[in-house]
Amino acid sequence: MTNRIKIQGMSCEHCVKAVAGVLSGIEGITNVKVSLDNNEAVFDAADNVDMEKVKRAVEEEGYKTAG
Ligand SMILES: [Cu+2]
Repeated sequence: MTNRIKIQGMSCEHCVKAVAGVLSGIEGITNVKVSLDNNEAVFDAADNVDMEKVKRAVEEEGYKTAG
C-alpha cells in the first residue's frame, strides 16, 4: 500500500537523496518519491514493513518524521 510520511529537516537535494536512499534500502519498500517542497516521502510498502522501523531509519539519518 502507499504510505506517506512527513519529514522535517530536509534542506536540499542532498537531503532528498539521503532520505530516498534510506527508504529504498529497506526491504519491501518500492517507488520511493521524496519531496523537498512538501517535506514528505511517498512510497509503496509491503504488508510486513514495520513503519516504526522505517521512521526510525529516517531519524537515524538525521531527520525528524511525523504522520
Ligand atoms: Cu541537504
